[in-house]
Amino acid sequence: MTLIYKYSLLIITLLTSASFVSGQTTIAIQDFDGATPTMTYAGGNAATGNGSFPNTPKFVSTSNGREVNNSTTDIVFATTSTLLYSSVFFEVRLASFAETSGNGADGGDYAIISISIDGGTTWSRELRINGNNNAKWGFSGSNAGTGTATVAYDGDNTPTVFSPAGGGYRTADGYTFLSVTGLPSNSNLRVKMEFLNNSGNEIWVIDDAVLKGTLSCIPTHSISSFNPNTGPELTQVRIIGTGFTTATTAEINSIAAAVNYISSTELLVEIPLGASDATIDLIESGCALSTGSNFTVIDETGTCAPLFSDIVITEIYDNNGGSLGYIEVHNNTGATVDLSTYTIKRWDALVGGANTHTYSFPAINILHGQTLL
Ligand SMILES: [Ca+2]
Ligand SMILES: [Ca+2]
Ligand SMILES: [Ca+2]
Ligand SMILES: [Ca+2]
Repeated sequence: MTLIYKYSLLIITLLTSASFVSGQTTIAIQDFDGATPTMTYAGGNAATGNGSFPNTPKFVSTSNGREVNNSTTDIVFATTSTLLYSSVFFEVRLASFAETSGNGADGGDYAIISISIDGGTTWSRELRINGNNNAKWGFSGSNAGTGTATVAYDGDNTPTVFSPAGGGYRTADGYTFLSVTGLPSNSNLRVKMEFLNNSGNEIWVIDDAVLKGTLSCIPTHSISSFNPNTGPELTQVRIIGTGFTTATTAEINSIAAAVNYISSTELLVEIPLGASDATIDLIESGCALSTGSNFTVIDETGTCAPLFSDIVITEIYDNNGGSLGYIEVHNNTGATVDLSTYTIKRWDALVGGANTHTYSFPAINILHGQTLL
């Protein structure tokens, strides 16, 4: 009896911890009703109340969805880091409403889910729902769609296509549960939905867009700030945070960056050759965290400013009292210049004064690109 009781406890404990470990976490959500953590978005129009055909709510959660009517429109969600997660997926609900009983989405009308792993610079279309002969379905009620359209992310920009088999009200092939699974653990993951319909009586509606994943590690470090946030390759970036160790490694866009450990709260990270604009990721015990915003890499390739017609004084120091002074000159003329042909004269008054001192530069050649003190 006692033994069975102990085993029961053990099994309950195992089940509890297993469900915790494999539990899916909402990484970011947009339900158009304020749920958090928020995945902000742009595009589309508010969808609320009931549609006409079917005459059921144009939302799943609370009181709002988002709609596209008679247009080609993108609804683009904010870049989200999924670095701390594995088994990442995006899901969203979709419905096709009509303003007249005979309308609905046709073969040329579509809703597409695209994925970016570089914050929206490039996109891959993954999942596409087409209409068919005025197909329509709601989120709830007797004309609700029940179809599931799931694809595994492959990044090849060729979407897997789902279409209802016919027109009018659809149920089993009214594709309303959309998901893209197998999304990468990435600091710049972004989702976009592209829509097209071409009649004022055709309405695509979405609700409850959410990125979920399994928390793969719990970081022991944190990042509070970094500076500078822009510069060329090999720029030293000072990162402030907590929990840094001599074993902390860094990457920018998956390219390893050299780390100079200063203290548990300060690191210097060198932007590597070949880096492009991205967050700086710090990895501690296999657990990666990224800076809250991108480091912008300044391109130093190509020709820069035109050549100057003469040398320039770039800095000057004259001690207040005594004879100490420094003059810094820079040559960007494209040719070697003999400094002995230059003098600096000092007058005792700006207008009508006497020339009290003349400084002649020594006979030194200053090369193109050289700065001399
Ligand atoms: Ca909602
Ligand atoms: Ca139509
Ligand atoms: Ca149409
Ligand atoms: Ca594909």
